[in-house]
Amino acid sequence: MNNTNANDFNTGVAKHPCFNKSASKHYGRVHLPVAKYCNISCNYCHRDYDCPNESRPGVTSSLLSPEGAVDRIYEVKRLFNEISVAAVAGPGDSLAEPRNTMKTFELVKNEFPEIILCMSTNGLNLSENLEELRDNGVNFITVTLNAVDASVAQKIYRYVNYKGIIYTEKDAAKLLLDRQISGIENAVKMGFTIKINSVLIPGVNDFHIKDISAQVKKLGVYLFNVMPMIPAEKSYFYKIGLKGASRKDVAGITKDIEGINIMDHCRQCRSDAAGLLGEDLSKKLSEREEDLRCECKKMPC
Ligand code: CLF
Ligand code: SF4
Repeated sequence: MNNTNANDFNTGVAKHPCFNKSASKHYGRVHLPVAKYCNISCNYCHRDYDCPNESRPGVTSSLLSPEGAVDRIYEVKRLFNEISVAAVAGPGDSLAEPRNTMKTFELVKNEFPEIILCMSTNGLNLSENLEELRDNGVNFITVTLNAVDASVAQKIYRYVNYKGIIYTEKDAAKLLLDRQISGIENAVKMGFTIKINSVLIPGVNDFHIKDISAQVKKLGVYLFNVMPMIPAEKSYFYKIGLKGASRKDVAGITKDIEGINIMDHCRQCRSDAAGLLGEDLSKKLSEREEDLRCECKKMPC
């Protein structure tokens, strides 16, 4: 990964533990699990678990209200004060139903103006939410982009629910891709610092990761993060016996990518992770919120 430069200090990269490996040694992040719904169906996901696009599957979290999210930051800071980033990263998609996400950012910005705000999304609803994200002080956005070709994307997504209409097969793939690319493009133009997560799915998109990197480089993305797929139990890929990928697979594919910063210190953390990337404090925090499992199941999965 490139070293930071003077501009990075203005954008906050210098203190963001995911966007800057050196910062990850000193600064932690807190994930605020306020987003319970999702609007697409990835074949490596099962809604019993956190969104594998940003989180390790197989570990459920409890859900927070926006007000509870502010309390969570105080709790985390009592254990580890060097929290530089607060983020919404699921457990569903942060923008499937954006009200809780936006309210959370608004409250956190008012209470902790020094904390950098960050969000991850599948990108379907990104464009229409960018202005509000900017107004709420968000600077860093991660979009999970697993393909830049609809014929590849079609193998990864079961359906897309856009404005209440369900799209499947190639229609779903094309729609999601168009929305993701335009969302990334618009976000870069508006000055957000963007990371792309691509989930490496053996036999499905492994041959395609370089194409993704080339496209996102053209779009002005700051950081590219390839994550090995860990298929959630009960997910479609799990059921058909598709094996996950390893860190070694990721390193083998990313070693030849040039012209874009590559993240190699991702911990595929939970949607309620807190503290330094390598030392998750979430288990130590009191469990006070409702269980998130039920609402996600209302969507066909
Ligand atoms: Fe969270 Fe993601 Fe923001 Fe970081 S995580 S929303 S950019 S504050 Fe970081 Fe965790 Fe990897 Fe994500 S180590 S899974 S890259
Ligand atoms: Fe699951 Fe939605 Fe995340 Fe895809 S975007 S992994 S369907 S929660």
